[in-house]
Amino acid sequence: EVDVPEDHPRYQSLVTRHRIEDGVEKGITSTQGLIAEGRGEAFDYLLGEETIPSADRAARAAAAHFLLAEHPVISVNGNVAALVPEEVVALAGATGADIEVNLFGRTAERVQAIADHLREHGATEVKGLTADARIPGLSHERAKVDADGIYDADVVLVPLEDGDRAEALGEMGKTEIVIDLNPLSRSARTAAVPIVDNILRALPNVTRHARDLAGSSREELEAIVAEFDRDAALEAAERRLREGALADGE
Ligand code: PTJ
Repeated sequence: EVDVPEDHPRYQSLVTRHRIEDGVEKGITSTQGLIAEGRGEAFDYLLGEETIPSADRAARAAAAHFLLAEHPVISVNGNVAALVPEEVVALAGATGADIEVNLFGRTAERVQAIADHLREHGATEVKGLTADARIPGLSHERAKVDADGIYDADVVLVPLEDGDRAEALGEMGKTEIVIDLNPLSRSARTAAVPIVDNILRALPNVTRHARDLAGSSREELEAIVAEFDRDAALEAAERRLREGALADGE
């Protein structure tokens, strides 16, 4: 897709940037998304650009939540659509989750472009175009969701979300799973399950765990959910950022 030499030491990061740039050109990603990408890259660099053990435990707990849920929904924004469209479809397939486009900077054009992009990558149904319900406590455009989508969901995956909306969804009583490279962000701090990892690695990892856990009983899944310690996961990620791989005790 891009002309980046594979032996370049920053290969993955350059490919990722190109996907986001492409997303902006196609009208999928917002210009704010470029800033979010830069911030994410800095955190990923400090994490060592790998899935740390606490993030893997979080991904497993997320998969258990998905499998226990009555109505799980994966929320997709402009960065998620540009970076991991196929992986979103794969996770939805493995867990029976709905996919809903939900934007911080909502425009009808961008919602449509993202829905089309997801369908090109194999999605059969994409929600978010009806927008016939509202998240209480948010201003008009940012509050829009589908009544039979996020509004009705019991478990929502909100990757790369801004803090306000993460809090508002939490206040609606939903179990929130957040993917965010910044363990200090309000969305990570609000989540029932914060996955501090790059979405490029985290999404396929949740799918892998969901497939692995597909035959488990409710009791087994509930035990995984109960054992997961969100505060410990956030602390482990923060320790890794501050002290590096050798000092984080993992
Ligand atoms: O498409 P829209 O309009 O819904 O807008 C999406 C963005 C991401 C622009 C919007 O939600 C936003 O402004 O988010 P923030 O407040 O910049 O927060 C994004 C968070 O995601 C930051 O904490 C970043 O560190 C983190 N992040 C960025 N890239 C990645 C990431 N986390 C995981 N994986 C990444 N690749």
